[in-house]
Amino acid sequence: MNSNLSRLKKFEPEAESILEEIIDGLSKPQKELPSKLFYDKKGSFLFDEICELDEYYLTRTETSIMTDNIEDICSVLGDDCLLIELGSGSSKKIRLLLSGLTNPAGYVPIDISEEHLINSVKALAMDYPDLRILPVYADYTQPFSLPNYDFTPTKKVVYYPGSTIGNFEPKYASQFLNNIGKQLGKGTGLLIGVDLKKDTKTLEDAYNDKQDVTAEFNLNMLERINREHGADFIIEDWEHWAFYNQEHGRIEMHIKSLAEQKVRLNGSKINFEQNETILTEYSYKYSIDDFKELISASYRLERVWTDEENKFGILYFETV
Ligand code: AVI
Repeated sequence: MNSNLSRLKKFEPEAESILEEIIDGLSKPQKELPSKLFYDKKGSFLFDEICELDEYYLTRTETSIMTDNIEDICSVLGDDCLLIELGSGSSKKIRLLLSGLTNPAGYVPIDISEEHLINSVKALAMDYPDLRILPVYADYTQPFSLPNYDFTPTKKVVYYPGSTIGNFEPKYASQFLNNIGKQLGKGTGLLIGVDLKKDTKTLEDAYNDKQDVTAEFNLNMLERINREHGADFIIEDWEHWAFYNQEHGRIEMHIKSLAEQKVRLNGSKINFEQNETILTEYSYKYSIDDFKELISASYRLERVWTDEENKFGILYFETV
């Protein structure tokens, strides 16, 4: 076995608790489903397609900010740092940093998909044969610990790209990042991608693409619950609905019931009114000041890189 994989540290989530979460969510007055359900095989494929869409400016903009500023970003992170990536997926984004940094001490990819993790570790090990890779199979939103290592990095840097932090409610986002900061200690870096507030049309277009890829991504959640938990959602009776909620500064994604209907799940029936919705995702948008304030209990903002139109920010913090 690849020696990097023999060190794979596991914190496997339990299938039963996922069914409980689904049932709990569908029992609330505003019915909801956990966003992590998006990412089965088909959902992950569709998400990769979303990232390529004209309307979905986030990925493209973040990549070009990284590319345009890679030397500066790497000099801020410094030599010999240990990179820890939350939700590393196929570990594509990290390659820019790995290629720009001088002698990174190691790379800790953390992901909830074991398959993604194994494949990406194998590919990285081929391309960066001297890199120490310490993979962790975990839901990084739950407590986990870093693997043991026998070297001394100059500092640890958490890398959290993609504005995934926007998918958590602000209170939770702040708790989660503050906890990680406390766990990793003073002087730990945080390099994070944050989608910035902007006009409603640009935001709404990004979540209502003309090719309906986002709609398919959203509705795939129902297909998945049918397949994995024996529910009987009739997909044609549901529709994708996404809009910008100005008051809360967030895109809301819902699945709307087109008819009054009953759905069977785990031996009971759930009633839906016509036009009733299931909330599937929030995607919060921030100003740089709001985000700085959000995690100010544990972090000091050191640097900001952005694009010409200020659509997206890459922020570098250090724990205090
Ligand atoms: C993963 N996350 C940052 C995406 C977002 O933009 O909030 C998920 C997504 N949902 C619909 N399109 C993309």
